[in-house]
Amino acid sequence: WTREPTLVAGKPDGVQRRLVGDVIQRFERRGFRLVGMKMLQVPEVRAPQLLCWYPGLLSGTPPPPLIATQAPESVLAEHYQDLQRKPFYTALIHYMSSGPMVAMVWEGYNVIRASRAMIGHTDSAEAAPGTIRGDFSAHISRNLIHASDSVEGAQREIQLWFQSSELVSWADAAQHSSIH
Ligand code: YYY
Ligand code: MG
Repeated sequence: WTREPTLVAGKPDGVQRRLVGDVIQRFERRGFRLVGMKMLQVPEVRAPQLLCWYPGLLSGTPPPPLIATQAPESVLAEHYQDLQRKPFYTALIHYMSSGPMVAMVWEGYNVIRASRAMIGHTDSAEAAPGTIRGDFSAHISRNLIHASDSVEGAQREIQLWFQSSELVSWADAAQHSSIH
């Protein structure tokens, strides 16, 4: 299905190491179609504050409301909902919110399977040379890039990160009937 979409994201270390362009170039050269892209930073996750003293404590004034600590990470919590019980989960969410990332939607025939092959194994030690992680990543927790791993996952992740108005559908000019 040539319109199959997937979510690909340059993680904070990919942005810091200026590797986003290389990722885009690999996907473009492969022939996939970029239909959405934006830079964003998920707000840093903060540990819940223990309220031990506040102005007015002694006079009996009620404490200020606690700032919700769940909201800022909710997009990442939803993105990695299947990993919430893993020991590395907290560190993963912290790393993903530590700097800007570049979220993209790519379309193309079997792009989900192809992009998983292009990014390489999750663990950089297992990632084959030639893959993005195999060429640039030295640790599983800093593996540069995300790509959806199933049709359902891609659909869920695209809806999570993008409004439909942020996606631009376009056709190849060579196939366009007005070009002659
Ligand atoms: O899809 P992929 O990114 O290849 O791996 P997932 O199993 O979905 O894990 C998501 C993310 O979690 C992974 O890219 C790095 C991190 N992680 C980790 O830090 N330590 C692990 N042992 C496993 C995964
Ligand atoms: Mg995954």
